[in-house]
This record gives sequence, structure tokens and C-alpha cells, in this order.
Amino acid sequence: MTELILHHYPASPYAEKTRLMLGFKGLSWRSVTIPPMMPKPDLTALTGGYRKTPVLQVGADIYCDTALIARRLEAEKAQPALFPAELDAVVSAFGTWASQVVFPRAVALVFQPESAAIRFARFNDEQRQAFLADRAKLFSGGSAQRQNAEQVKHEWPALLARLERQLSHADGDFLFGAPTYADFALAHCMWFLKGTPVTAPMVDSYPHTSAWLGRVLGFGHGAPSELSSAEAIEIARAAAPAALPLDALDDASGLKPGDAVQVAATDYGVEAVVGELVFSGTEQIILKREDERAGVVHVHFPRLGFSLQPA
Ligand SMILES: N[C@@H](CCC(=O)N[C@@H](CS)C(=O)NCC(=O)O)C(=O)O
Repeated sequence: MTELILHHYPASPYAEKTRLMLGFKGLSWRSVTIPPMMPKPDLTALTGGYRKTPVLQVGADIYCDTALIARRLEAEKAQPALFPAELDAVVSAFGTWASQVVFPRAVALVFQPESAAIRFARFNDEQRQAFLADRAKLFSGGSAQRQNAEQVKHEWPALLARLERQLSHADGDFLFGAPTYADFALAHCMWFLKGTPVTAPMVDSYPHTSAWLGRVLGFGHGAPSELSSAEAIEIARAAAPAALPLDALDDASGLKPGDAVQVAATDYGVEAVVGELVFSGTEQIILKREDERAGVVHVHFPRLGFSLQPA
């Protein structure tokens, strides 16, 4: 079974980034709705503990982190390209900047009290406390720093003025001419801000950025169809992992295929996944693990931003 299965929830910005990339590529996919906070037993049966949103499943192969998911989508369908060869370094670097600089600032703005009050209007006190406790745990132990909303308001005009200038250029329909990964890596931050009337002006006051966002959101989500998490686990169990890539590296850590290892994000959501190292390449690390419910799966992580250590 080679269907693309996205484990996600509607309000997740990184899920929106992925849904838009699926739309850009015109792909069909299965949609599994996951909880927005822990516990996520059906997701972690597949990932071995990685809890962030979204996760892409293709049979018994599980892809963590949207930077790697984007490259898996490119392998699924090469054109239109997210990473044109002549722009790979700049487009990928822009994506890292959007994730590390813009996204945490958007989070601080969205979770400032006036905007959080609107966002959490449907939550009761207990749910609100549970959500805040979950996010505090998500951000403990990693390198990511939560941003201060007042400082972000101070910085925001500098970030947006540069975008405005670039997007007002004659070729400014998208960041680098034709649409690339960079557009999707930034658009979900702006989509997140558009989610409440308190933060929407942080985008709406910038006409070129607003028009660009409209174009990126215009790609839509491709063709999703619902799937239950139990069915997704069954699909993993029934499938065998795909053949491993051939371009393995000698890993700088000295770790070799067959070694028991652990892989963890270094920024936030740093719980480690333990398994057998089966592949270490320039872009990705693949672990094999066996799960009671999902059977043998290969879990794929980006090399950048993830640590690899002996288990
Ligand atoms: N670097 C990750 C970031 C993903 C991320 O931060 N996702 C948020 C939701 S947008 C998350 O996992 N929040 C906690 C949760 O969903 O449990 C990626 O690119 O996939």
C-alpha cells in the first residue's frame, strides 16, 4: 500500500504547511486526525515516541518533521518542484529561517493573552490548563526559546518590511520566482496569525505579503479522504518498509547500521525514539523498530535538527 497518509489536526500550522504542499503537487492523500496534545497512542505506535504534528506515513515508512516530509513529497512527484536544484540551498535555508525565526514569533503573538482568549474561547478551564501544561512540557529540555510577545511586536516591522520589498519585485508572485518550499515554509506562519482578529493585522497591514499569502493558500490541499488511526496502523502492519536508499554515509558518530540508537529533535519535543539504525544519509536517518500494533516500521528523521546517539 503506497498511499500517502497524513497524521494531523486542522488547527496545526505545520500540518497546514504540509496540506498546502500536497495541494501544490496535486496529490491525493488519506487524512488521519490526531489529538492536538499528548497522549497520542495511535501516533506514537507508528513513530515510537515522536509526538509533533504532522507525521507522514507511506505503508510501513513513517516520516517525521515537515522538512523531511517535503523531500518525501518531492520523491513522490518531482514536478512541480519544491526544491529546484539551482535553488536548493537558498530555499532550504529560508525554510530553516522561517521555522526558527518566524514561527516562534508567530506563536508568541498568537498566544498573547488577547488573542489566546479568542483562540481558547471554546475550551473550559480544565482544557485550557491541560493544553498549557502540554505545551510547557513540549518546550522543556530542548534548545528552543519561547519568545516574548512584546519583543516580537518590536521586531515584526523589520521582518515584514523585507518580505514586502522582496514580494513587491516584478517577479514577486512567489519568494524565488516560481513557488518553492520556501513559500510553504513561511505561509503557515502567516496563516496561523490570520487565525484571530487580534493577530490578523500583523499580516493584513502588509499588502504584498497578504497578496502572496492568498496565492500560496490558493494551492489548496489536494485530494484528502478520511482514514481512521486504527486503519492507518493496520496499513503499517500489513506493509513491509520500502527498500533503503543506496547513498549511505559513514556517520561521523561512528554508528553503523545494526547499532541500537536513539534519535531526538534538538529544539523542542525532544523525546527520543529508540530503534536499530538501518540507514544514515545526507538528509535522513532511518530507524527500524517493532511495535506491538504496527509491526516492523522504518521511522525517518531529518539529519538537520535531530541528534543521533547510541541507545
Ligand atoms: N519541526 C517540526 C515542527 C512541528 C511542530 O512544531 N508542530 C506543532 C503543531 S503546528 C506541534 O507538534 N505541536 C504539538 C502537538 O501537536 O502535539 C516540523 O517541521 O514538522
